[in-house]
Amino acid sequence: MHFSLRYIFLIQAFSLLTSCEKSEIEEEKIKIEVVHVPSVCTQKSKRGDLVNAHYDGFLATDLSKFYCSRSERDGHPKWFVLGVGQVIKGLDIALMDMCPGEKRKVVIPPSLAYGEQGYVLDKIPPNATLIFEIELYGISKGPRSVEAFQQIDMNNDNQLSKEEISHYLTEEFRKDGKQRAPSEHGRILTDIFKKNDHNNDGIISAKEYNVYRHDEL
Ligand SMILES: [Ca+2]
Ligand SMILES: [Ca+2]
Repeated sequence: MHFSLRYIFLIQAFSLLTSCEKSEIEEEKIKIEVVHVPSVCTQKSKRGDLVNAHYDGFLATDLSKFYCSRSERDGHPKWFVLGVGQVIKGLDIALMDMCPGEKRKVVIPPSLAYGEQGYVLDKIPPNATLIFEIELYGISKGPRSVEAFQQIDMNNDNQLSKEEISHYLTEEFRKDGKQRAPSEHGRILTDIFKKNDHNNDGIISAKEYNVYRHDEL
């Protein structure tokens, strides 16, 4: 995996708690039309999953296309962690509970897209309602999964110590093959605890890490 992507996932792995609040009211405003569901569905997308999808975006006013993931990055489907604000809120919501192979057409109100500001770079005017055609290709366990937690929790006491996370960082950095100054390692470690160790006891508990074991049952 490319370094910057790995680094982003690493940081995201420890930042989900703060960035994925959403209310029921917001969800009601999105219109989701399921266009195609595969006959076999073994897995459905959920918050924290790493998903792989293509999506085309259109302005609702004149149906002009402002975004096409197929024409970006050599047409590879986009990878992102679902439900953490890597894409606009509306897409985070619209891609939940999807099977790989499923296609949806969704209508997203401005409040869950680019709002009053619009987005100059993608030529989205203020207060624009957006339509997306989405195709989900794959779902992988995201960085906030039970598996990721267990991998870091070497002594299986269901909590993550500074040593365990430091070790995990070392391993992750080794994988991407780039040397890092000890100061950078320390800075990331400090940042992770600042964002996740809510009760400041020097340990990240399963609850603080947001692992819900019942998901796996
Ligand atoms: Ca532990
Ligand atoms: Ca703690």
